[in-house]
Amino acid sequence: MALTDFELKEILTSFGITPVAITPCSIGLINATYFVDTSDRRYVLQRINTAVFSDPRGVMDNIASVTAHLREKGISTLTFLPADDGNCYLENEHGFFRLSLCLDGKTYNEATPELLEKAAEAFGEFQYALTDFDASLLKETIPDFHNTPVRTEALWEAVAIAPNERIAAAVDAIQQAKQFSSQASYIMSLLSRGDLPLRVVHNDTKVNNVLLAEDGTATVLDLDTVMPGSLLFDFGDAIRSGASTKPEGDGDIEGFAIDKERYEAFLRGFLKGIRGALTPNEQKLLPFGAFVLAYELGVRFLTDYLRGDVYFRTSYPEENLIRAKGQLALAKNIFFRLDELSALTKKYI
Ligand code: GN1
Ligand code: MG
Repeated sequence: MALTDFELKEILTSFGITPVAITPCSIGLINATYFVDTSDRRYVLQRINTAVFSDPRGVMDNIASVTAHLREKGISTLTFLPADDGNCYLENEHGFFRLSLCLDGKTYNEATPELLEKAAEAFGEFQYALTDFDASLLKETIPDFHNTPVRTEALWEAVAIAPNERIAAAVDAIQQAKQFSSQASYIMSLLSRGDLPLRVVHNDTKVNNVLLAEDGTATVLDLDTVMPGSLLFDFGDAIRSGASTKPEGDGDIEGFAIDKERYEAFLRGFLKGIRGALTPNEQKLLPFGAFVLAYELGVRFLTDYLRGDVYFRTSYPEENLIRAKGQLALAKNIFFRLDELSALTKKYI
């Protein structure tokens, strides 16, 4: 439910803030976000979606320890402000809220290769800075977040109980999800065998989650899903979102493919930021990670469509199905170009 200006002002008062303007921001599919202007600076107020993040305090604890670690290393990061009880969040009858400083800079849904390379360096640096962070300190706030076989299983369960009209509309997409399900579980099997290292990962490396400032500072945003996982999740998610010829949700399904120039740009930046801290398996599987993450998100959008759009925010009835088809088409494109993308990757390693 949307909040009234009066309710928003009351929340901001608890954070010691007197707004002169409050502007809703439509970016992000999960939380509700507002830009808040006071007479001297801008803040970001968010209401956490507690249906998705059932342990919002755990989310904020993870964020507090990761941002402290980054700040200690001189890396630009988010700053959350205390409410009047001293906690960096506020819980009331309207939900769970947090307020952060709005930093200077811009985010891009479709970045040029140059900007993408800068964003990639920030994600690489983020990974590198957390190599000495004890992953056991983090809570798994969304269990199995990038566990692809678990996501696929949830799709088959949704297929079993979905209404006929939705099944009929999604029949091709379901078929495509079936076609690639066993290949897409490969990363999880390597992780569980210990053949890939478990690291602290961001888990939502959409390119618009990096803020680029004019002075060259790049800040990794949206730390809600920072949890243990594989580095391939971060690389893969960034490629599927930042190096695609079509943006997420575009209706031109046939047009979805990997853009080689943008792939290379991201790879260059990421490798620079992570300074060689990759294992041989991680190096080898970078393009495969992009296939898996595009596939997995396609499966998640499709599952949500079949369940009646209960998870991702939508603005029209078929949106999750269109999103799913685009991501599954992208996964297919990457899968059949793995040799080409691997050869391209080797040039930089
Ligand atoms: C969600 O809301 P946002 O944009 O931060 C989702 C990601 C998806 C993304 C797709 C917690 O992220 O996993 O990749 O949408 N976050 C969660 O746009 O599920
Ligand atoms: Mg996110």
